[in-house]
Amino acid sequence: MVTAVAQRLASQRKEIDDTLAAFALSPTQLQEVKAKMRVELERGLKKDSHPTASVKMLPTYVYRTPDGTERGKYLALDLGGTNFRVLVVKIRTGMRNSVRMYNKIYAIPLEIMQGTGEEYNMFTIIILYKLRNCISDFLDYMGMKNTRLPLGFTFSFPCNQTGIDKGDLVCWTKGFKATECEGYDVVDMLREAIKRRNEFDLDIVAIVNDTVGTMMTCAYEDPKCQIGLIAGTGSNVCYMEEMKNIEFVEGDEGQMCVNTEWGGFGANDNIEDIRTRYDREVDGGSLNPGKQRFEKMTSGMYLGEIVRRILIDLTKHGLLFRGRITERLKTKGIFETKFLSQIESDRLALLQVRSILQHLGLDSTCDDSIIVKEVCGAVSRRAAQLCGAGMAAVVDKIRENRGLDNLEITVGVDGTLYKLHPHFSTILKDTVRELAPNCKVDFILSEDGSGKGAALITAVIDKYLYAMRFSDETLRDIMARFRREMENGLGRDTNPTATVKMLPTFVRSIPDGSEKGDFIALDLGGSNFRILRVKVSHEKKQTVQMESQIYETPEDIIHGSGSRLFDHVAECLGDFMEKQKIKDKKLPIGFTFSFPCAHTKLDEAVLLTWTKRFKASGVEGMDVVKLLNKAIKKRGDYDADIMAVVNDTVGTMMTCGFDDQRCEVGIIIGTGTNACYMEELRHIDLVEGDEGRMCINTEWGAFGDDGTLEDIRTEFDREIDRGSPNPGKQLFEKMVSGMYMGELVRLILVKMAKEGLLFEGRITPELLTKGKIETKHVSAIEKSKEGLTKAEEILTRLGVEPSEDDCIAVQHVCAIVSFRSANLIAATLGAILTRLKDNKNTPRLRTTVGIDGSLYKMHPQYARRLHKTVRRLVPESDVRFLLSESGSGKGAAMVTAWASRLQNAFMHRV
Ligand code: 0WK
Ligand code: 0WK
Ligand code: BGC
Ligand code: BGC
Repeated sequence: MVTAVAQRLASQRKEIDDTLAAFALSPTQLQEVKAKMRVELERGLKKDSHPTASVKMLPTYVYRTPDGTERGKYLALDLGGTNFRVLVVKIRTGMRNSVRMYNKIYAIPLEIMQGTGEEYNMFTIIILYKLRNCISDFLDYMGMKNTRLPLGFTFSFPCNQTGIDKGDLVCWTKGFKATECEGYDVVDMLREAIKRRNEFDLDIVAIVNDTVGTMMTCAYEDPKCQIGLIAGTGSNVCYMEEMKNIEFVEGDEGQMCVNTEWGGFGANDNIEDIRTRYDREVDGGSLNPGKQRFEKMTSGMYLGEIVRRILIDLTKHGLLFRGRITERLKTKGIFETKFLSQIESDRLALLQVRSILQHLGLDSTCDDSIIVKEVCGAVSRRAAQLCGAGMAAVVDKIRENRGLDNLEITVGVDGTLYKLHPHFSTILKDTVRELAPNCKVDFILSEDGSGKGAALITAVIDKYLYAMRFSDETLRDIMARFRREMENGLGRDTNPTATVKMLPTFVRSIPDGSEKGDFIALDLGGSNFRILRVKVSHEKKQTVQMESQIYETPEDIIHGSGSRLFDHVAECLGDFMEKQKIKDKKLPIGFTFSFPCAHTKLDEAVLLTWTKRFKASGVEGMDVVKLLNKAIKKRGDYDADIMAVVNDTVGTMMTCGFDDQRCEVGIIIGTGTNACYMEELRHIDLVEGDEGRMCINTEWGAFGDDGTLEDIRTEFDREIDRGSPNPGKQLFEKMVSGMYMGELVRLILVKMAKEGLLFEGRITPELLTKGKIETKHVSAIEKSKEGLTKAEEILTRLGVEPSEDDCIAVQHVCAIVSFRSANLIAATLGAILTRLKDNKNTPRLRTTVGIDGSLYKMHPQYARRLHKTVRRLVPESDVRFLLSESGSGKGAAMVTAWASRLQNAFMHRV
């Protein structure tokens, strides 16, 4: 005979079970959550879907985890978890665990977390004031006010980063809601706030998410750690993703850490099937309704509140606390998540649960305590399972990224929920094991917090390498600067002081197919001195036959007197004509002279200054045609008619223009670098006439000689310049061209070795020898397949006994340096292309760029990187890049053909 009481208890039991059933996720449901999370991870990585993805997949510009060579003293800030901490972190190399930290915790009062600021003026943003005052107090406390330490800033909110030290706050989460911050660069705002006080100076080198800091902290102990998880006030994960999968960030090599911001999962309603009405109530009552839905089901900020709302509901139905809903139970946030952890602890007797409930003003029975414990269990279990499902999606993605059947990986974890809750971590790990059976996942707790990680990132970053990475924003800025320099060079008043000389070449058009004749071309100034015989004929179609010979230009000749240099040229020419049996002929000569010359006409060119390796005396300020004619005359064994002097960029444009009539830009990326292009005559103040066009030799190598690039030049660029034959000149060229790239890499390796970051600090005489690393070595080391072997070979030759890690790091340095070169040239070329587009007043520019030069030709990745960046910087253009197969000699012959025709026309007229 079932009593009424038993029936009532049974129905009460059923009501409670029904309520909690919504929190009990089946294996199928968890599989679905994993699958949906995976879809969102992919959507976040794809260029097209990234902007609307609910899981934001934010790039962090952290390219690797620590490798134990980090060292130095760093400041770190840790904002966004329960506590705001300011730390000093001392990292010593050698013994792996040699990190010492001093820190101080500061409270961030609610009115600051949710403070308002007047009209956007970063100085009045209360929260930044607060941070600055805490830092100031800490530096005082540490007696370090006058030290300018590099600082790593852990900022535990979603930030759109465009560089390691640039991060626009996407939106506040958790308990933060300070106004006038969202959308602004957090680093800038903090820098401003510090500058305002002018009491101390800091070098904010990096801003990192707490998941990233946590991963780095744990990876310092366990190199297998490639994932960072925070299960605390908030919830989030980061992991090392393949660059090639991050479609909206430039570059395909290596990895970058991605901050998933999985808290936003569900923003596109794809987990509404598992969200309960308690979740919706908590969301509705939160600071950011509709946002961070996954976080609100899984993180410490909200679990207590979910429990409170369930308790209210059960109490309303008379199933708890004798149906009495106290004021305290009605108080939002009163049931903190820490109570869950306490109540669920197995060591806690029911009596103690009652005292916790008492503390909350809830008079409870034993049954009540059991039910409350059940409710807590249901809520925290679901949270751990959901995080487990999310993590299973992440580890499976990494396994597939690496094409592995089985993956072994470590997750670095932090957060009060994970640390304090008695079951959370176990349930999470079990869920990952069930849902990602092919992954063996270890979890290590971050003992030291993400501040250490932030300091390690700062150390890893080795500020100087990063100073060589430019965001598109910076590249566009350089493009605008170069555009201004072009205008200065073209302007009559501004030209004399312009650094980019914009030299008129008196070449008025590209080949039109009518050229013909037998010519000699001299090609001096690149890595080789070539003399060519160029026969242009018109049987059926226009054909060009070329024979050429390369001649030495010994050091003593190019560093000797000018007359010796031109004697040498004349001698080689004589030898060539001998071999060609044309000594008796007076063939028109086109002279490619790859140095900045001021032309007054096609065959009159005054050398402005030597560049690259040339330094022959008595030539600067002289007309090189006269000097050569004089040398030839002195010989008296043959006669020559120098019809034209062209810059190698012009020769290259003409050579490519022969095959593609749309070619109107010529670029050299070789020993030196430079560009020319067809400019409207009306814009060239220094030349008479307004009709038609003339080719301008920009001499962009000198860009920055007036200091306009000081903000992006590094200490290594300055060292290169100091050690060059022409200090203070050709500063742009020295940052990008083949003559200097190898040396740039060598100087960086010396610095890194000196700091113990490479070769275990071994510094050999060879490594200290200038020019020991050549640009061809950089190209070889960056070859994807055999690059590392080459690196080992080259480094071994330098006596530094490189480890595999060293070779990887050196390949990384080479990539950074050559990448910078390609990016910078893309920016200056972008300026020329936008000018051509404006000149033509066309919505879309279609043009061809003729290119030559050993760096462009020999470096395995250079061309691709350049093309890609140009297309990104000048999207409204269709640019064809045409490699000059036959060098600029052919182009010089084309110009000479044109000059001879002009001369003949003129002769006939007189
Ligand atoms: C400690 C880390 C900090 C992170 C926090 C998260 O140092 O960067 O934000 O863990 O845990 P919470 O304090 O939110 O529980
Ligand atoms: C080949 C051209 C020559 C130019 C050279 C530049 O024929 O005029 O000077 O390319 O490249 P580099 O030899 O300096 O790498
Ligand atoms: C933030 C994340 C952070 C996480 C853990 C979330 O609310 O959006 O950036 O990593 O909390 O602190
Ligand atoms: C010279 C240019 C030349 C470039 C490429 C630079 O050093 O100033 O005239 O075009 O090298 O060879």
